Formats: sequence, structure tokens, C-alpha cells
Amino acid sequence: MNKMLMKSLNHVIYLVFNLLFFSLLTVSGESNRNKPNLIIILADDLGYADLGLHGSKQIPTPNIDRLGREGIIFKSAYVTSPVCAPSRAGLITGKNQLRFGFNNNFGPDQSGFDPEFKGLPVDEITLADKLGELGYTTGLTGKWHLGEKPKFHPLKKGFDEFWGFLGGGHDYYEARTDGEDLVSPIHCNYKTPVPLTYMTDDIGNESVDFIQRHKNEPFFLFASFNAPHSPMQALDEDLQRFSQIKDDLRRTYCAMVYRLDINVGKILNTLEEEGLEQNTFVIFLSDNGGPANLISNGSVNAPLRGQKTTLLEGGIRVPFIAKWPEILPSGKIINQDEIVSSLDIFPTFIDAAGGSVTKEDDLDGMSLLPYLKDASLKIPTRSFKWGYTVSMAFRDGDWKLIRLPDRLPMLFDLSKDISEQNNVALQNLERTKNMLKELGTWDIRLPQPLFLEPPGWRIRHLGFYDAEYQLIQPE
Ligand SMILES: [Ca+2]
Repeated sequence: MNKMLMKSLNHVIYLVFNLLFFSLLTVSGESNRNKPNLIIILADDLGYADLGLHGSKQIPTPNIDRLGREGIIFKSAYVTSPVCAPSRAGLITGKNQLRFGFNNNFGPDQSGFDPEFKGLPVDEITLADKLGELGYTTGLTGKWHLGEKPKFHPLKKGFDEFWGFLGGGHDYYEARTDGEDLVSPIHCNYKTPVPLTYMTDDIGNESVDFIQRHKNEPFFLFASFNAPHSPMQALDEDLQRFSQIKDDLRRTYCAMVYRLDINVGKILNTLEEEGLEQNTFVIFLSDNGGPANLISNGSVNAPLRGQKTTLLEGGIRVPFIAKWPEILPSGKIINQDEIVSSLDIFPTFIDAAGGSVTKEDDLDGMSLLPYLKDASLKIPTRSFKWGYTVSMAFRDGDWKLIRLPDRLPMLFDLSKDISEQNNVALQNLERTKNMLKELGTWDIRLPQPLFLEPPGWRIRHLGFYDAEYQLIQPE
């Protein structure tokens, strides 16, 4: 080849390369500009009854209520577990966590179980991993609770930024760099953490900071509040607002939920101020139902029976709101017969981000976008299964079966009996048998749990099925 020809060939290659490079840049720039920002706001151990939009007469929650008014409220929304860690494992992977052995909360190490496995299995893909691949900047503020060993750290599970704590609960006022459990350190990879003011305010402020720093790129924020999970600590100014409530525990709880609402408001206001509101998709939910009886934080799940740790509705049905003004209708209520799950958040967000979910992703939920965008479409009848320590449950359309080790299975028709007062298993024996068979067939194919809770907890959990629950709103 002569020199002239070589030179012009090089020139053509150079031109083609530049053309390709800059058109790719433009395409990704444009598609990135159109991508919605994605936010999950997670409450911790919030009672189903304890929001204004769910009829609370004691706790004003104007900001969460506004989110509901301007967005979509789901009346039949579930999490995958009635306790924190497994519920979060399901939410962040889009898979029922029992499929990878994450059945339980973390307890003390037990003989026969390798503590190296106490965390979200390292090969599980998270929503943050996937959104990172789609060009998102990802951040977690607050509680992680998916493993405390370095290999389980959120920065290894797809998050670019983390401000928060690794365990399941935290003191609201104090963190120590060498502390453990409730006073464990605040971790942060982009600045040196300053002392806590009040945890709920700090998580709110860090969430606002994340939004402001990343307002020019598509971002995914997981605002993972620990309120109103114990320890029960509230600000004096908030306690004064609820001075009419005589019970100390309930008063403190109300003040904590009120402060959570203020911080949800901070996040929503920041979106508005930064001009991001229209194209930001926000989902609000709780990680499990409110604890009552022996382990109570003062919450109420009315009209639902049960509590945190039970597979009665009070343990797993949670407040759930979605808002994305640019794409979704506002003021819509999705009724009881249309069931959604925290498992749907993963595929819904990937869909919103312009990505796609394939068979290899092996997820358990589905994108809700087609049903939310088109008013003529109803979410199809679905079924979900749950397992936690002593209990298993199966919801299939209106029917729900609960299986416990020491009694006949219970069957409820949720279309008529949202408070699970009438066990109709014997009146519907064929249905009970069929559902029990399907649940059992699923159960025996699951892997063994990676870690267990102490045996004593199982006895306690069983007792919560026989306890009494407040089924109407307190005045
Ligand atoms: Ca929780």
C-alpha cells in the first residue's frame, strides 16, 4: 500500500471514529437527561394505621399524605418478610430472599452455622448494581442491615455513596467510631462524618445533600430511615406536640413518626426547589409492619391484625405510595384486589430507567409501569408466598393461607375480612388443601437458611398469633 493511500485511510478511520464517538456521547447524554431520578424512601417498623392518609387521628403526616395525594396509593402492598433484614434483602435484589437462604434476621452466631454467611450473598445482584450499569449515580443514606462484614458493605453492592450505619438499629443521638450495636460508627465514603444531631434529621439532611450534589445526572437514592424503629428516642419539641397522649411509649412513637414525616418533606421540597420534581420517581414504603405486644414500639396496625414478626397482614402489608408526575397519574388509588409487592420496585425502576429485565435476572416481581400508566389496565390477579421462622403464608388472589407448626392451617378471605378475624379453612377444605399443597411444594424446594434466629425467638413469634390487637384507630 502506498503512503498516500495509507494516509487517507487513516484519515477516514479517524473521521469515522470521531463521528461514532460523538454521536454515542450525544445519545447517552440525551437519554441520560431523560432518565428519571429514582428514590426509595423506606420507613422502619411503621404501623399501618399511623399515617394521616391511612386514617391516623393522632399523628399528622402532611408530607407523606401529600406524596399520596399527588401520587398513587396502593391498598394491597406487601413486603417479603415481617422483619427488617430479610425484607430489605428482598427489596434490593427483587427476589424472594428465601430463594437464597436469607430467611431470618441476624441473631447471635450459632454452632453449625458459618458466620461468614451472615449477610446478603455476595453473588446476588442489587438494584443499585443494575442502575449503575444504566448510568445512574447511586446513594444509600441510613440503615443497611444486610451484613456488617466488609464483603457485604453497600459500596460493594452497587452503591457509589454511603452515609449511614451497617446494623439493624441505631441510637438516634450517638455514634462512636469504635462503637458497636446501637452506637456503631457512621460510615461515609465522601466526607468525614460529624457527630449526629438526631438520626432522622441527619438521614434527611444527607438525602437532601445527595440530591443537590447529583441534580445534573440521573441518580438513585435509597433513603433508608431507621425511624420509628427502637430505641425509642424523640426530640423534646416533637414530644411536646403530642403531650395529650398519656402513654409514654405511644407519645414517643408519634413524635418519631412526625419527625420522619418532616424529613420526607425535606426530600420532596428539595426535588421541587431543584426543578427535579416532575421527572423523579419516588416510592415510599415501610420495611415491615409495626411491632406490638412484648416488642412494641407503640405502633398500631389497624385495621390489620398481627404485628412485626407475624405473617398476619399486620406484619407484611405496608403503606406504599408511588409518585412520578411526568409519567404517572396523580390522586389514584389502587384497590385491595390489585396486589403489589416490594419485589416489584426492582423491575419497575429498571423499566423507568429505560433498561430491561431478562429471564437471567430471575426476578420475582414485575414492572408496574404499564398498569400505572394506562388507566384501563388492571394489575392481574397474583399470588405471593412468605416464610419466616415458624410461619409460612400464601396469598392467592383474595385468599390467604397461613401455616404454623402447632395448629391446623388458617384460611382468610381478605376481600371480606381484611382483619383476618374469620378462619374459613374448614368451610373451604378443598381450597385449603390445594393451597397447602402448593405452599409445601414451594417450601421443600427452597435452600436451607444461611443463618438462624435463636430458638427462643420462634416461641415468641408463635405467641404473637394468639395475642390481641388493636383493630381500630386510637382517638
Ligand atoms: Ca423494620
